[in-house]
Amino acid sequence: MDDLFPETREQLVLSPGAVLLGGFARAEAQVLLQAVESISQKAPFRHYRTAGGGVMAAGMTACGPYGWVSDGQGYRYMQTDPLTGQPWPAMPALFADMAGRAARAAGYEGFVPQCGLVNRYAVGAGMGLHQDRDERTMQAPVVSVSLGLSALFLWGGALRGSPCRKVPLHHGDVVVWGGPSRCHFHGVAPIRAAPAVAGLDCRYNLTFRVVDRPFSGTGLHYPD
Ligand code: MD6
Ligand code: FE
Repeated sequence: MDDLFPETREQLVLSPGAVLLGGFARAEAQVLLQAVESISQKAPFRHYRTAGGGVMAAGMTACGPYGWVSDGQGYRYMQTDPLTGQPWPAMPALFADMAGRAARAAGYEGFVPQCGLVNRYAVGAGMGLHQDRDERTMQAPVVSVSLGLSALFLWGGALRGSPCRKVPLHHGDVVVWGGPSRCHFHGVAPIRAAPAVAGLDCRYNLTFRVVDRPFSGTGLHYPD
């Protein structure tokens, strides 16, 4: 539906505080993907166990001071990669820069991410409805960048049972959610087989978060 009117996707408000920036990262997608490659050489993609005993369908790695991890103990942030025992690869300047510009375009000033989580979804992989709430501060927004194959993003509300909107996300799209939407439920429908996009037969998602720093920025439209 949204695809028929690309101009309306340039800034599509999903709910108060949540904005889809259609194609925002498209021009820099190739350099972002080169950085993903370099990160995954130092911190390889792995499939974490969930607290419930399952295995996550998306492969994950991270960059920056904090990485998000999951095992039998639950979900948390760690300053070292449990796979290598080393600090996570540094956050590439172009990641932090792009995330800051996207946040600003969505109405949030001063976003400086502490974690760049990198997810790889093969065809068939998805992510169930969840909230991002392992961060110690909920003041800063989450910035999420889609690369490669398209996905259907499930955008819910404050409650697990809230109605879900299905939002197509394409190569280069960015979603920013914060303020009143910061803890909204969301997920990713299983990725459908499709011709390669930008040479990729999978989908990458970069999510940027502030983990434990008091957020000194502002939501221009959503003051605390
Ligand atoms: C997405 N990702 O892939 C949305 N949340 O479009 C997420 O919601 C997400 O990738 C928590 C941890 C990793 C993620
Ligand atoms: Fe999430």
